[in-house]
Amino acid sequence: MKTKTPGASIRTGTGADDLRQAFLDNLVCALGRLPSHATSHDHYLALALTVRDHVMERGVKSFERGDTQQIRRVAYLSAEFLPGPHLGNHLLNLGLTGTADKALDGLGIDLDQVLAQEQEPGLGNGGLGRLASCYLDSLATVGVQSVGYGIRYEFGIFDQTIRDGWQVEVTDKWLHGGNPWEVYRPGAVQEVKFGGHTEVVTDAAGRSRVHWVPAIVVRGEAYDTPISGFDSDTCALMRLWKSEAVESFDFEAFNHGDYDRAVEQKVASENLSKVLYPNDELHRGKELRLKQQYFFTSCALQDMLRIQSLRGSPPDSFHRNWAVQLNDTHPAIAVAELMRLLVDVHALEWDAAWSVTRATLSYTNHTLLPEALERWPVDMLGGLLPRHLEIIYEINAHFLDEVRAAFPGDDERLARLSLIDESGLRYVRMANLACVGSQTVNGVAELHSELLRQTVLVDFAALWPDKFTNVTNGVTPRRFVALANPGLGKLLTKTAGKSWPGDLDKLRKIEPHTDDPRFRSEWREVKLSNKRQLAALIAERTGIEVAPESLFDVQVKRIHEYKRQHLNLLHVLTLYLRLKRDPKADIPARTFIFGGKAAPGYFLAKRIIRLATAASDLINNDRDVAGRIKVVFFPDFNVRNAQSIYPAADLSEQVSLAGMEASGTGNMKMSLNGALTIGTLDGANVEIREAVGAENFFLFGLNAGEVVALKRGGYRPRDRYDSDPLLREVIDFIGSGALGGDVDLFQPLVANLLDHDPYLLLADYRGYLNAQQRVSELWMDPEAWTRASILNTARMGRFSSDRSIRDYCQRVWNVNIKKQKK
Ligand code: 4GP
Repeated sequence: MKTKTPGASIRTGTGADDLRQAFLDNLVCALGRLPSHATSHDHYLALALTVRDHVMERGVKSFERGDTQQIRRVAYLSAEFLPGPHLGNHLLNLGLTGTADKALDGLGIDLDQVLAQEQEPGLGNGGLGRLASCYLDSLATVGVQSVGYGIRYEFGIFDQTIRDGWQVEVTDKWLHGGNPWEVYRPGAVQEVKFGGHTEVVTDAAGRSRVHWVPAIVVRGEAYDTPISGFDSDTCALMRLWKSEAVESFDFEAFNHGDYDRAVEQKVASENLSKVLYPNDELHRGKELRLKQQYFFTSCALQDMLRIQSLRGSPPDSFHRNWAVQLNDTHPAIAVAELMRLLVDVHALEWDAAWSVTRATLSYTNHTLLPEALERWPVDMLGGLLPRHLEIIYEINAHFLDEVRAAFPGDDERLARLSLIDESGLRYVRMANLACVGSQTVNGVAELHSELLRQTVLVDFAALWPDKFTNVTNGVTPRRFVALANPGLGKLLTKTAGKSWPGDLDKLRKIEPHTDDPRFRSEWREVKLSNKRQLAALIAERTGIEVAPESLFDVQVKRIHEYKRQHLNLLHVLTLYLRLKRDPKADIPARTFIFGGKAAPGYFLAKRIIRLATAASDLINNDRDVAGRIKVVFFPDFNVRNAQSIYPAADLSEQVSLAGMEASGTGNMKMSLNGALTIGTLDGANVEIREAVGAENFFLFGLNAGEVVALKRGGYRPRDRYDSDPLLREVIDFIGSGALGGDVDLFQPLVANLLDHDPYLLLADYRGYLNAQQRVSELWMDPEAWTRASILNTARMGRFSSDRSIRDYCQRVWNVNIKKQKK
């Protein structure tokens, strides 16, 4: 019998007829549905399976290549991933969108309706998780062999609905409709231990070894989701771990009638990968979270060792096979776990294992917020991971010797650098552990990396200045321009050629067209059409009618005080009061669009949402204002909704207090889609402004140094309130009950601003108003605005995540990029 060579399969033919046949086969053979009875969701599943075949085929071949060429692979360890819907993105990357459209059209099926069926995996909270997914996209695109390791949460980030103006959290059920993208890997099961104690034993060679006798063992099951690259034959893999009980249940207890105890352990084991923790204060110190972190980190490292042994490589060359990136401190226990695996399981000597560990791991910090710096009580960590605590103590002993040698007699420095915080209750400091065990430490924008060196990691920077570097974040132009904004994509292709999605510097080519009135008018047409689509979506989701011709002023991101959505609202309400006072005021029509989730336990963030919805109710229904300004809170900001919002933004609000936002990535996505930014000198805003030109960016506010100085000098927000009549008016208005609801509704916000104002809204209020005035003026000159909009897009090439990945390859991973062309 003759079989086809892999890759020439009838399942992966690229013509419309091939795709249609494969789709029908999947409908009938894989899903058991008659085409005449199939629902749109069945169509989605069948098309997803069809497309998955194409991606898998590439994935298998690229992994095979990696094995034969013994290429150093990148493992990106991340507790969060936010990939967004897969189907449309794969079609784009594979160049199959038009073909799929045609194939389905022949069956009377609408591709857009099929795409709308997909539930996105919300396996992250925000920027950190989305960045991880942009990086997998770029790793595949630039041709780096990689695996993103994480957790297959059964319930991801909650869905947000708005009821009576308040955020209501609804359980995310992304797996309920089935997940056609993942493949279960029975061969990659790992066991993960918890609790118990350690013993010293003598091994076969007569050497003393530590043996960990656990109280509980949990099974980690691997589920693979292939991630395609744009016009690339390399595939990344997202390998997510699901926890299961080792035994189905305790039969002895079951047989004795103790049913509860019989299933207890099964339930406890499965709980590990049940739910994503929201990034709020409440999760701190939660034992289950530490268990999750250790669970996926251990599965990942054991899996890497397994793969490397399949390659025939010994454990002491682990670092030559793998570059492991720690996405924040969530997987920082990897430092101790890799040591345990190398020393206890693979019998390496301590020093050799330490060299391997340090040559393998690198650490990226994503936030300077002190509350996000993870520390675990020593007792908790020792109870769950007794062997790791011993290892951490030993690493610490060696490390503190090194510090003593470098800074003799400096006990305070020693206490600050120690892996153990002994200032009160004892804690293990995960950022310190990550710094000590890593080859490279980086921040995510130039300013952030600089502040890391000057503040939270200052002692490490003094000890090892060469360890520190910066890699400015980036975003994938495939999902966030080509897929999200096809109108713009077409215009860019017409003007700059078709290679821009894989080579974003090519966008520079549109710059000479800035002064061409026809090009400008096409540019405006694209934006207007995106705004019409968003307006329709807003009407559908919120019932609010907005004018597509008005300025779309957008702030979408997690709701957090430091991001200062309430500063934006102070401006909105100031404008409103001005219009009430002076109905003839020359204020161009604006639509303020807010979106974002607040952590369920974050009281003030939820009040900020309530303030936005109250402003929306009041302003949108006030006849005096008659639609000159409108306010929308767009519910359930997620990747899919983001793809509708970014392309329609005229103005991108990036107004965090300087020194607080590590980078921001929404700022990049909007500017790339031709929005102008109003922002502070914070995070990547600094570099965006440099790139697009200061004249095409609305800057305001204190810089990071001024923030420190102001706080140090004893900042008194009430003085600002007393001395600024406009500010007083707007704050009094918020506190007056005029926004509806109970009079005290916004008292906590008002009191916070007047008495503490930790994020200096009142200090930046005037500067912000002035910058907003400049926005309005420029908007009234459509030609000048369009020019600035075009220049934003044209000059954003360096913010492609492909560039970030190249930087990581060069500065951090020491991996060569050899893109294999298809
Ligand atoms: C975020 C940062 O807040 C944001 O500035 C940055 O762009 C993003 O990481 C990616 O680097 N941090 C988180 C987090 O999402 O959970 O710490």
